[in-house]
Amino acid sequence: MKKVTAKAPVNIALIKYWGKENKEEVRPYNSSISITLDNLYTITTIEESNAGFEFILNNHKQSPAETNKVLDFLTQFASIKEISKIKVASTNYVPTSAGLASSASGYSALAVAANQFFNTNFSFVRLCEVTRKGSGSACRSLLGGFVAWERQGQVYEVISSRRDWVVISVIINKSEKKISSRVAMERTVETSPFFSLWVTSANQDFLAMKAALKKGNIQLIGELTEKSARLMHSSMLASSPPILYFNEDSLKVWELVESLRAKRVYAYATMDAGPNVKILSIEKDLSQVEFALNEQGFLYYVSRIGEGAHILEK
Ligand code: 2P0
Repeated sequence: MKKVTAKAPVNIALIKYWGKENKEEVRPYNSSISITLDNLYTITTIEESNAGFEFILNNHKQSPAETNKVLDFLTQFASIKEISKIKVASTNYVPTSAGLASSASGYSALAVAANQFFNTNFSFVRLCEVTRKGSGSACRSLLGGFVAWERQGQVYEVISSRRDWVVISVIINKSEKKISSRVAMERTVETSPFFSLWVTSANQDFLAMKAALKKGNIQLIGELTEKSARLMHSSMLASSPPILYFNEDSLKVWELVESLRAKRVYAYATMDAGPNVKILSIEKDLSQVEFALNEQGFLYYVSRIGEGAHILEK
């Protein structure tokens, strides 16, 4: 029986993607840059099956709605007839119930596996186009290191003169179900009076970040990272009704990061569509960041720079 397994990493945006100019093609209003993580990832297997199409996530058979979403995505690679003869099994390797599971690693692994399984042999440009239809940020998980996704579509690695980065994901568990990033993005585009300011600023900061990464200007890299998260969340908060992903603990971590910087520790905060805060730091300052987090009883996960999506077995 034919079987293909692919692995794809989680990525954390330093310059955030927020807002689709074209929803159908998932073309963003602004360019973004992420860092690929080495130890948070998804592994996806596609194999022949006689049971009809099935989608299994973390060992659980998914609902018809989730299954159809994946099936729909796969029609970019093969006919419904071909898809009905396979089974997709995906596992997210992230700390259990940490709220770090990522659609980016998921769709990136699925796209790479499908490209191999169905022998579509898409060019990298085409693979990016189809991957981002699953989830915009998934196209950045196709590559390793620092990855740029330009608003015109190009996806490429930005070579940084430094490699000693660490990303500390602080696990802030949430009980309430929050609004999905897809819906939150749409609401921000449609109702936030700050949205046009966000777009202008993000596109400028994208260029500044690329230059800072190349030069290894770590202070500027940190400042731009925090600024992007602050501006993205401000534009969400100004939406109607407002979108707020911060909770009390997120703010505590944000303050902790500020107090670390006052002690000359390299630490900058960023946050996505949930309350977990990710801290960008460097290897030599990691122990001080960990000490401060331990002191306040926060759980966290330490990652370094990782490689992009690839085939594990075929
Ligand atoms: C990012 N986020 O750049 C931003 C920052 C969350 C906050 O991309 O609608 O799953 O599928 O294109 O990529 C999360 O949203 O959204 C995201 P869709 P996606 O990482």
